[in-house]
Amino acid sequence: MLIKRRGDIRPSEVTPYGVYLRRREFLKAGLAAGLIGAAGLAATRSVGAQGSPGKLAGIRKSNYSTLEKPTSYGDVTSYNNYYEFGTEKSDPAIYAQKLRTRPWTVVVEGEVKRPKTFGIEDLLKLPLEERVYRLRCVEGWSMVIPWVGFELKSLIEQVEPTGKAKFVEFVTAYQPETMPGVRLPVLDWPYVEGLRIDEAMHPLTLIAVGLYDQMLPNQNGAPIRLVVPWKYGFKSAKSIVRIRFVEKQTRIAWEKAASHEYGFYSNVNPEVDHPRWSQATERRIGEDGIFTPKRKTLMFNGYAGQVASLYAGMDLKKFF
Ligand SMILES: Nc1nc2c(c(=O)[nH]1)N[C@H]1C(S)=C(S)[C@@H](COP(=O)(O)O)O[C@H]1N2
Ligand SMILES: [Mo]
Repeated sequence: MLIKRRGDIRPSEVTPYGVYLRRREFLKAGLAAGLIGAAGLAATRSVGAQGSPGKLAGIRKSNYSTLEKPTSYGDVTSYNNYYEFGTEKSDPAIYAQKLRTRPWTVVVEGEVKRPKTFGIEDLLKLPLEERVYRLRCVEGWSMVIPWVGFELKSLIEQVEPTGKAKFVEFVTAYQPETMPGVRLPVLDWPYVEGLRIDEAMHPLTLIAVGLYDQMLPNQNGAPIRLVVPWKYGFKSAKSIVRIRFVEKQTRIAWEKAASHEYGFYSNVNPEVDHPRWSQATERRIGEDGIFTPKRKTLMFNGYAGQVASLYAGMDLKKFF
């Protein structure tokens, strides 16, 4: 079996989204053949049978929602990036069914006056609202997703950050027993993301526990994930277990993999291209075919009016 060791892989090879990853070899050699094997096949069959993960009630509508047509539930839950479960878009819907989401706690710690551990049951009892947001992946596609959740701000206020809390780190689940993807050194697991404290406190920054009127399906980051609509999709970390307030800027998982391609800020910006492709346009999943004229990507994914002031005076080519 041909699986590369960590030391054999150059950053250009482990970066996602491109020719360098050589997905086919990786997956055929690793995941499909030895690592998942029979269990994988069983998971494939149980996807349809699993049905919806549970309905959420009492959801308020939000003024912050886009009026664009939401992407279908089917597309939102079958075209995913969740590398812990494999790098193909179809992998998470199959393999993430094994993710253990109960019991689940979220530890909130670091530079805060009142550190606290939240049980998922308590978080699900908070007042929930629907936020229909565009999600723009750095790969060049987008969706419109009716998230259900609450503002991260409301959680942050409960723990009272100290004056030293300049950044917020999000650490996501690491379950080697359920996650076939973490056996490959695609990223430095666990997947870690970060925000500046003012970005974290922005009212658009959401903690999602559901989509449409359902609890989050595993492949979309159950039971709790971040959603930052003006940034590339990878900032929106799935299946969060720890939120840490820190003084220094976090080195995020994608920066560690390829810092020349993925930066800490990762604001959606049609004027700053990825080194290997343009970011000027995007394809809407479920609507745009390969012959459809390309849609223009909007500055800050269309949320410039709300968030541009956070970056006043910053050179966005340098702080990409
Ligand atoms: N833990 C974790 N979170 C993650 C990812 C991942 O691989 N692992 N992928 C990111 C990327 S690249 C995108 S585009 C979004 C996709 O979210 P969706 O599948 O719910 O649309 O999740 C982000 N969050
Ligand atoms: Mo992405």
